[in-house]
Amino acid sequence: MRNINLDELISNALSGDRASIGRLLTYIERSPETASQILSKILVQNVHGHVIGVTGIPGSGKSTLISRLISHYKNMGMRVAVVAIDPTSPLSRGALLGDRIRMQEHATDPRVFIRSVPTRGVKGGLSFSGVAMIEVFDRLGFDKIIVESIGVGQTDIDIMNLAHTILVVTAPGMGDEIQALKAGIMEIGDIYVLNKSDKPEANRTFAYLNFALETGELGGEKVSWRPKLVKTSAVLGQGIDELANLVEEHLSYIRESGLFNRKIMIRRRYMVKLLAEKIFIERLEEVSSSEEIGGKDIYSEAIKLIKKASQGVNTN
Ligand SMILES: Nc1nc2c(ncn2[C@@H]2O[C@H](COP(=O)(O)OP(=O)(O)OP(=O)(O)O)[C@@H](O)[C@H]2O)c(=O)[nH]1
Ligand SMILES: [Mg+2]
Repeated sequence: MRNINLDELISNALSGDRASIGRLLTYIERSPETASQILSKILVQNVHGHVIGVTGIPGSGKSTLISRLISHYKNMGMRVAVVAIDPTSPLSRGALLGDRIRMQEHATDPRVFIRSVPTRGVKGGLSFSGVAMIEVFDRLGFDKIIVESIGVGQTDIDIMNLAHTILVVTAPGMGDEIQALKAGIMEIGDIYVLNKSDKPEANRTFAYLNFALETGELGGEKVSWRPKLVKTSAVLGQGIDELANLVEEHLSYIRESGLFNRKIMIRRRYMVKLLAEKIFIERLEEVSSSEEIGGKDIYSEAIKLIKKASQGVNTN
């Protein structure tokens, strides 16, 4: 691709042309080389996009809640981008379709841009393109960049590396799931959201979560930010303002503590690591399919493959 096209595309995207934004994102996904070329043209020091990660129990209402948040931010005159992690597993395909439908009402709004990206590898982690897209949205001036994780596996942990603010969404009557989550993602939330609070069991679950937060069972060992808990009903549109206020409170906290920019650095470092991993794995696959494997010392064979793959990576 000639550079001149890329420059033109970026400049059109910067002026807000939706078709150009869409094409730019497609180029990001095309190849690591093209993506890197684009990033080298758009990465700047001073960006202001607030990246909000939304994770939690599958089916707890993340997409419905995001749709409400989009409306809230739009009413405040903000521009909102959504990166929805698209699970590659056929088992979860239906979920993505659901997400699209739930956020559809905003799809044609010029201040809103929604894009889904596939996951990486078998564990379903975040892909390089996903993180690169956050950088693009940030450069294009979106005020809020919301990342919906699929709510299971690696993406929930990955989200810590790229979000400024993490919302963990749960719903009433999901006791077992909450127990299971406690070990992992229940520690990463800056704000815990009990959605579906229109359900009769909501008060009990709320009391339980509140207790877990106070005892430190939820929320882990955050030093200066005490994780918050809020009740919402995304279908009824209740608690959304309160949730949005807590999100702003967290934003003020990270700005004042200097965490805002530090998290951008963490995100970019993570993006470079994902890119390195991608390049290396592609190369390793090439090398390993052409290599004779047969000896008994498979450890040495593995090391040999690693060496060969590293040498083959074009480092010019
Ligand atoms: N009663 C009630 N139902 C809700 C609420 N929010 C969402 N739902 C319903 O819960 C179901 C799942 O909602 P989604 O928004 O797709 O949930 P999700 O967490 O994005 O789901 P996945 O992406 O599949 O994990 C849908 O049928 C929603 O209509 C709520 O506040 N109250
Ligand atoms: Mg969803």
